[in-house]
Amino acid sequence: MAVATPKIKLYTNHACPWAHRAHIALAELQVPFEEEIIDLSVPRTAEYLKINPRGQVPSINFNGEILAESAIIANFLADAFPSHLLPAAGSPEAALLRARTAFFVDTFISKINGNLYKAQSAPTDAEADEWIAKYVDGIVKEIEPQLANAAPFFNGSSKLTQAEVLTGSFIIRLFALLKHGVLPESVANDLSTKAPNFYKWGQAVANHPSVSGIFPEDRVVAFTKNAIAKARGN
Ligand SMILES: N[C@@H](CCC(=O)N[C@@H](CS)C(=O)NCC(=O)O)C(=O)O
Repeated sequence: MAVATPKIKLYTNHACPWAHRAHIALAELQVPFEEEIIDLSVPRTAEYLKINPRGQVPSINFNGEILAESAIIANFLADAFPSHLLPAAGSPEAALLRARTAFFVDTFISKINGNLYKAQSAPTDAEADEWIAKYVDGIVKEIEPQLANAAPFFNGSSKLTQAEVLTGSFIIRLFALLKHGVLPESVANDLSTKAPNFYKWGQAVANHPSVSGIFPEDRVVAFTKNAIAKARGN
């Protein structure tokens, strides 16, 4: 029996890196979906709070079933539509790659990425530099070795994988901030010399259409500049 095309509605905001994860997964899986943009600058409507009581994006309605939390949504999509993103569970080999992918994502998201956001909200340039140094150090020590066999994507893959689905929104932001001079040029120099695997991988990720597709670069850069100026009391 042919599997009916699921009805999917994504509640999102294109400026949100967490919601961006669901867009990357859906683009890569080429699954049709409808989207509703949630305005995060105003209180959430009672209607949206019924869908996601946390009031956050993303949320997804999949054939009438609601899911929230970006990693849960992206992993659900990868499992619901077996593809090049992630091997289906069921063998030790698949389990190992799934574990390595999860470890890569956990390293980047829970140990490293936050330092860049702390740099943006630091009250002084000196403090920001310390957070940026921690970010670069984490990439060099922990991410660089995990990308030794990237080709150009995680674990020798020529196509995006779940590792990129779950980190790509942050990687494209890093490269946009470097490109627009929001982060010092020394960061690009440090990353490209001390973490060449990461730098090459990051450029491939940021340039991939499934990652760059909905990314509102100018809006994110302007928002970030504004947030930094505010944090420094300017
Ligand atoms: N842990 C959540 C974080 C989502 C999140 O922080 N979304 C932000 C926008 S980037 C949001 O909806 N903020 C509105 C709010 O918290 O009221 C996930 O991974 O989905």
